Amino acid sequence: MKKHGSRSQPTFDLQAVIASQAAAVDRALDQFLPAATARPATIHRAMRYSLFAGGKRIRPALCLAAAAACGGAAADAMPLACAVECIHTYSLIHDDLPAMDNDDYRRGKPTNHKVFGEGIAVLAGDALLTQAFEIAARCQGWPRYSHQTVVLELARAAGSLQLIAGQVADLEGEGKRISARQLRYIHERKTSALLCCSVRLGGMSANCGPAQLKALTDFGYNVGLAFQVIDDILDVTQTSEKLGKTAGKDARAQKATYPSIVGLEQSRKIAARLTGRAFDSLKVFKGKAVALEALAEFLLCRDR
Ligand code: GRG
Repeated sequence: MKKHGSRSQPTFDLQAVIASQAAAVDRALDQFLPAATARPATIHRAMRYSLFAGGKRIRPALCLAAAAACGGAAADAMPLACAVECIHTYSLIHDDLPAMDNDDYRRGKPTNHKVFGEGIAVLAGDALLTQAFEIAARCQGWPRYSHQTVVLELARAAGSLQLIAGQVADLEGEGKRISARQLRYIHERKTSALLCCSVRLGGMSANCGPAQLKALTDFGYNVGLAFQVIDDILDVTQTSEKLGKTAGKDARAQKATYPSIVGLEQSRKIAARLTGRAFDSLKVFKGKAVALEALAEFLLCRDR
């Protein structure tokens, strides 16, 4: 892993941790979801098709890493990690629909509607969104964070003021000249909100204190924005094969991105600056947030 700035070197093998966590997340998701054969089988196959299509599981990894930074157990964070991944996958299925980004390729495979048809793809997204709340609703809550607080956290991140607001602004901005400020508004909502929610939920599952929750919020916000800036950069610098989704789409759709507004070099600097801020917010954990640090570094240097 490439070093960034003068931060302490993560002391563990992040790739191995991510791989073993992803396998654990897959097992948990498999148990939370109805079987592929449950009637009507088409919808359950469609939900599982996208959920197990090879996503990087970044949001669950952030949730579990935040729980670890606060001294929590992975088993307590796991349902919330799975709930966030269901919401994320729903948003990708809907984003790929002809009425939105109209994409044929996602997570290295044909998109959901290409395999199951548009009607089932809409329903598979709806069902995954609903599934997320069923999983979260089963959590018992923690002394500082009630069951209701946890569900509210997810609802806010996925709702019309955050994830959906970002998507609306994105759709309405296509083909228009938009400012860096407007672009940030889109990225904060379309991408950063759910990443931030992931780390906050991880902290909540560890019954974290208010200072820790504030630190996780700052971390999630900055890492979330950096994640999208890097995503914009990868869209113009990587191939579709590498990304597992159609590269170069932003430019073809005349979408404003960080590279199109400020150029590639400046975009890289912005991503590094945001990651630096994310690192700064982890000081409160006094060296216990190694997994979050390693993830932030990994996300900055990622190539897919
Ligand atoms: C349809 C409500 C609704 C929202 C769609 C998620 C989204 C908003 C649009 C998809 C396109 C996009 C650029 C989203 C920003 C977030 C993002 C970079 C998603 C991709 O996340 P990764 O790279 O994907 O973690 P995997 O497949 O690895 O999970």
